[in-house]
Amino acid sequence: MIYNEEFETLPSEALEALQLKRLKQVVERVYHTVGFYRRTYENAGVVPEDINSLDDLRTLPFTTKDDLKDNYPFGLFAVPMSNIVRLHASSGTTGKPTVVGYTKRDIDTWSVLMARSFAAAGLTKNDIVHNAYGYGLFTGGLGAHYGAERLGASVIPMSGGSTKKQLMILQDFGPTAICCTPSYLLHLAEQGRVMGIDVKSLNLRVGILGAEPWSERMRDEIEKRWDIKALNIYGLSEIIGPGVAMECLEGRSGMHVFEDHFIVETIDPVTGAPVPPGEEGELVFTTLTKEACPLVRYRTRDMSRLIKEPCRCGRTLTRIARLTGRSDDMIIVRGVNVFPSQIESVLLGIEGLRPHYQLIVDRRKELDTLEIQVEVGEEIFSDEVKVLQGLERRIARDVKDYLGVTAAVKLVGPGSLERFEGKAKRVIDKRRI
Ligand code: DLL
Repeated sequence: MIYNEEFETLPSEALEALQLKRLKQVVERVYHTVGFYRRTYENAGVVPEDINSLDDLRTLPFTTKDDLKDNYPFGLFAVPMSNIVRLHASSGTTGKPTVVGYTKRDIDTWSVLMARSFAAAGLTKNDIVHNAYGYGLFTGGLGAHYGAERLGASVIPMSGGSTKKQLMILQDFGPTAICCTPSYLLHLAEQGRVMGIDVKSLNLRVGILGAEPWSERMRDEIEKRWDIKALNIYGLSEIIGPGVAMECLEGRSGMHVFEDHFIVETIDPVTGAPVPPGEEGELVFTTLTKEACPLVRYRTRDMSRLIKEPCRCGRTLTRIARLTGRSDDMIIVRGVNVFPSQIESVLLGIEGLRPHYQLIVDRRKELDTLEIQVEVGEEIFSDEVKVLQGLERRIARDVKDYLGVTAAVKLVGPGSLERFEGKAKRVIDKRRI
């Protein structure tokens, strides 16, 4: 089913005309309301009047996560705080998160985009949606919640965690759709097996899964274990949250980008040069309708390719292929985005630790695990076991407090971790996704 038939099936000329009209408006607005854009455009020698075609977008500078960090927390907002009705945040590259704001109309736009996403998964107002994305600063929970309500479906605001309770609700309330990360859905199946629950016999029909990388292999596994259709949903807080792109039930290959609200480009992550459709590059998005935090040419660091071929579902929207990785070192552990630099700043705030560390990510019983190995000086390493254990606990607590992720910490003696001549390899990712 197509939620906004008119906008999701526009012929390309009409879509491009709409995009150009909206692009001109957004560039004009950020230039006049956000100091950051005014400065970067002046430095680049461009003015809003230079935008006369969609191709002219390429003359504008990129926006990066560092720009958001430099303007922390509200420096990129294009409206006064009195017009902001909601704030969300995701991990930044340092201890500080990336903050985004929404006006009333932004929340409305986002709800519609999520309603479109659910409709693409075949949902209607007759469905019951079990929403196990985390509620809070993370955009997954509330994003999916408002979208399901907008569609008129019945939403169960489960949030994350409490796996046994989730299984009880799945059995008792009989939801027809589930929203969560793909790894969590596998974990739920695993826990169900332990509890003797036949998850295949539940009422579930479809999973709307995203927020972390996953593979076709994982899709097969999920579909087999649950006897449901598993669909991919993509988004990021900076652009709006989930609902930037969504797979449809009919195509199930690549996610339709809601191009009446976003322009998507792919670029070479090293040179910034455009990459043609069909070839892999870094995804870059421009928001066309967002009021509170419009972003022009935002570099996502997510790697994918554009699919321009028509889709069986009838939507004319460009698709993005399943993401293949990132062009930076961000990892996603149990749905939480983590940059090694964030862990580093926690470690360096603790006395006695040396600046040599390694992060080992693995997946056990379908759950991500993170181990932090960090070197300590000789004077500490030769101390009593009790002292070492106390320090490990303190590090784990600080990491949990600052980053919201659970880690096992292992202190190692001076010189025991590998040294690197060039770029240090901080992350060993053993997950077979
Ligand atoms: O993860 C928004 C979201 C919530 C998407 C629920 C889908 C479902 P952030 O916390 O800002 O927002 O993290 C965004 O997560 O840049 C990708 O690297 C990764 N990501 C999101 N969806 C997918 C996906 C939400 N389907 C970052 N496949 C993005 C692979 C994904 N990676």
